[in-house]
Amino acid sequence: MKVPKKEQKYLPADLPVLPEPEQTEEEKWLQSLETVLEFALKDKGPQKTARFLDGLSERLRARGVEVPRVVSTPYINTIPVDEQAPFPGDWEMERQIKSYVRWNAMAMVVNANREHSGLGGHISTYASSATLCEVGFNHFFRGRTDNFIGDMVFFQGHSTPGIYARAFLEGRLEERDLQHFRQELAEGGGLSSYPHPYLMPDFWQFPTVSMGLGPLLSIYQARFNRYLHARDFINGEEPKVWAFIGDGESDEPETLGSLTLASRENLDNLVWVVNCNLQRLDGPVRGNGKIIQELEAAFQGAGWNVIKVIWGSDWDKLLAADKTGLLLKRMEEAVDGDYQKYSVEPGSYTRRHFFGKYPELLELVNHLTDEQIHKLLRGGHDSRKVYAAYKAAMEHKGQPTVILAKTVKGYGLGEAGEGRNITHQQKKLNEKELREFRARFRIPVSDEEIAQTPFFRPAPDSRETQYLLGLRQKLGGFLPQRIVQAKPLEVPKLEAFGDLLKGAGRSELSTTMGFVRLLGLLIRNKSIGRQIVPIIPDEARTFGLDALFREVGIYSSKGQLYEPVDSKSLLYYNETKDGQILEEGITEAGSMASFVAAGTSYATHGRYMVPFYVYYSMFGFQRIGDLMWLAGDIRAKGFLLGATSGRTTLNGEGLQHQDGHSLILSSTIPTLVTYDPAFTYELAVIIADGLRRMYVEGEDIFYYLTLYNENYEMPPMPEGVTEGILKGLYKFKAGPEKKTLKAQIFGSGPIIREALRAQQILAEQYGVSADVWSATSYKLMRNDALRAKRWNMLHPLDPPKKSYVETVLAGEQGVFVAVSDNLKIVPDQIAPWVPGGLTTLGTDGFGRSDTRERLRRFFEVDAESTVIATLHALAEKGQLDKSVIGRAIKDLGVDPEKAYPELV
Ligand SMILES: Cc1ncc(C[n+]2csc(CCOP(=O)(O)OP(=O)(O)O)c2C)c(N)n1
Ligand SMILES: [Mg+2]
Repeated sequence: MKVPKKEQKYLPADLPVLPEPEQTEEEKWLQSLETVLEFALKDKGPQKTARFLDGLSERLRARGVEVPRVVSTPYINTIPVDEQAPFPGDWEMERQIKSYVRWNAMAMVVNANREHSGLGGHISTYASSATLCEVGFNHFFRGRTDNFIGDMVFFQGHSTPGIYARAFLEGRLEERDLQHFRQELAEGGGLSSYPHPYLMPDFWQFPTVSMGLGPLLSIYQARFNRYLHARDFINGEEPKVWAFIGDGESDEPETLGSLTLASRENLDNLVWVVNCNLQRLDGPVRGNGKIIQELEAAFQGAGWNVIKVIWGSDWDKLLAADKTGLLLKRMEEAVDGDYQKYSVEPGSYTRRHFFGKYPELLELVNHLTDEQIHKLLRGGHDSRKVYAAYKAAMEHKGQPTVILAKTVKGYGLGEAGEGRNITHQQKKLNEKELREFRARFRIPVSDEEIAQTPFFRPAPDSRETQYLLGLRQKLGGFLPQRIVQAKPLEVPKLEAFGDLLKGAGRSELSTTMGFVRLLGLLIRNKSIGRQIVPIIPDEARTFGLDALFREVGIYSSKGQLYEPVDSKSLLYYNETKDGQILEEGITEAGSMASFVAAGTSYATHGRYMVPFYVYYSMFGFQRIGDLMWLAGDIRAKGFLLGATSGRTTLNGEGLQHQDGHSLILSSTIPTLVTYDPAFTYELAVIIADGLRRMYVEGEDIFYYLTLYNENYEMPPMPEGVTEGILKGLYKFKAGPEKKTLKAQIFGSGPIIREALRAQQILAEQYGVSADVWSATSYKLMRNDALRAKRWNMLHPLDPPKKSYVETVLAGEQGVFVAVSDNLKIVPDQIAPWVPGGLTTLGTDGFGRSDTRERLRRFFEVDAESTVIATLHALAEKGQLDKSVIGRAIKDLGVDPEKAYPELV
């Protein structure tokens, strides 16, 4: 080993000096590379040298040389200054317009909270993203025209004040609207707190405020746009999907969870802009590190095109003057916590602590005042840098693009919150702070008025308004805007499902199998077959949906590049470029995002699609309930099918799989029509009606149906039951006449068969005539009953309205018992309206793996338990001696001391 010269002094003085060994070939190469590097660094600077080396690596890779892939590049802008597209607009004008938007956005929140303390709202998020949004509005986001569907923009949920403020300048909203921010119940309505299509159906397209859902949806939206194109539903210019995301939001698993889908599918129609203001609600996102560098590595690794916009133009000269790479070294050293501090402290602090660490760096900024140092812009606040990044993203082919833009949270708020940890919650500015804001952004508001934070809008014929409208006109119109113009579908009548209505004769079927048949019929239907979008997260074989693989194909943008192992079999795994099935793999969240994209295509693409999302019911609401809630907000239409439902019907699988509560969770979503059908004809009636309501009548509702995997005989549809099926309850089989005691038993799903068995036992052994009812929807009955009750309360002198459940049960005799494979609270929903009260049997408690028979005894939802419950109800009414129950417990072999699920 050669000893470096300066260390030679530590060697003993009498050591003989050996001749320098000949350089090996490798050393010579390294030596010459060193020379190149030396030269490049001196002549071109560190930025260009790094890029040169990057290019070299690419070339080596292309020649088959293994070079490690870089997932992290230096902490500087990705686009070098000399490759930066020039800014095409009137920079000064745009800055002024942006300032007005800033002011109005701030004023909305301040005014709302001055009048009604506690209304909330956010100033600092939009303050950090104003440039990111405005550059998009002025130069990139294309509105809908007659021949272009319009770009789809997911705005950061908390930046709504800025989006409203811009719509105000555009003349789309009035001062009155802005005054009523977060006061939706004010006379004449108000503006919703966040993007909610449910609340502002003509304005907002995409709900984003539950963090992580917007980013996830945007990927699947971009993918669904491709799907529609591949299946020839749309053509023409492709819309871009833009998603604005918070850096704190990137911690949500939904945000980064599907990145590889976007790159795998080459979604160059997708652009994400991450507003890296380095802060979330409580404090820094990565105080001890760098969120931009961390995200860069994640996105690069996932195969995205990454554009970092870290430094504003002011820094270009400093970086160019930095021949040693010391500035870059300092930029790399400082952590986000430091950068946050620099945005809060005066320029003297940054001079001392950032530049001052190395004397040479201080020289770089000698010509700048402290004030100028403080104002050195971050990339995300520099329209020129942002424009260049957006343009590069628009032009990039083959990959989705993410723009990581560094900003300051609460930019422009000064001491009122700029860069401070409390800024996210800041809702009030005192007069001094307002004056500073006004001065900084040159807002023409007078001293007399300033305390009132009046909104400011330049006159319609002012240069500013004309400029702003001109740009929007050039880009096709306003945005966001939700436009619904889909033509109603021609949906099949109930008769089209003839097979399901006739019953299955002697052969046994589950409701899941019945549904698969029905879906097959729908897909083959001439008028709406092509619009059906089956969505499955890797469970098609479980549900018997694999039959569709061959028939309509699985969508794959690449087709099938391999010969599937099962190509010889009838049901082979058939991927095609125009496949109809969305086989999503094991991602319920992704599948639900596809459901939302398909279910809202009437509003995004002006055409109805009919998604059927079939999944393991346990992994529905419980796993991704927030996305289902969002489906209500966004007014998605379609059918959710929770298969393998029922805590005892799905036997064997145990605690984590057996669902007995999705019906309760679905009850929480106001626009979700929910059914728990027992027979295939019920399924047909419900789905036919759902198609009519959603796709002909245009109702903004969606459906949840449970499907079960227990096979049994499916009876033909009795006469006159359609209304009862749809309203939630009808008598399926009356009990024998001439019995002294009477009972009514409600059953749903496969558990209706336990009710039927109980009916028989009660008649044969205990002299009780029980009518058995199929309860298809407790949720709908409850809502109907609540409506009637409320109306009666508020109209005490009018003849009272009667709910469906009261009407249908009026005149029915005996005790009422309900048995379900779900929580007892499911049937309990209608208990207040059942004459004489309702005894409920259900499957409260954690599931177990065992046979159906044993599970039903354990949870006490089998026929024997139903008989005991019925006898008990009769005894409670004094119609039966309690000793009969005791006898029944013994005769039916029920152990009164048996184990039962623990409940707290
Ligand atoms: C799922 C979810 N959890 C929590 C919140 C509450 N919340 C609203 S904004 C916010 C911080 C956002 O930080 P960031 O994503 O960095 O956005 P910024 O405002 O800094 O741009 C939090 C925690 C939410 N809206 N959604
Ligand atoms: Mg943030």
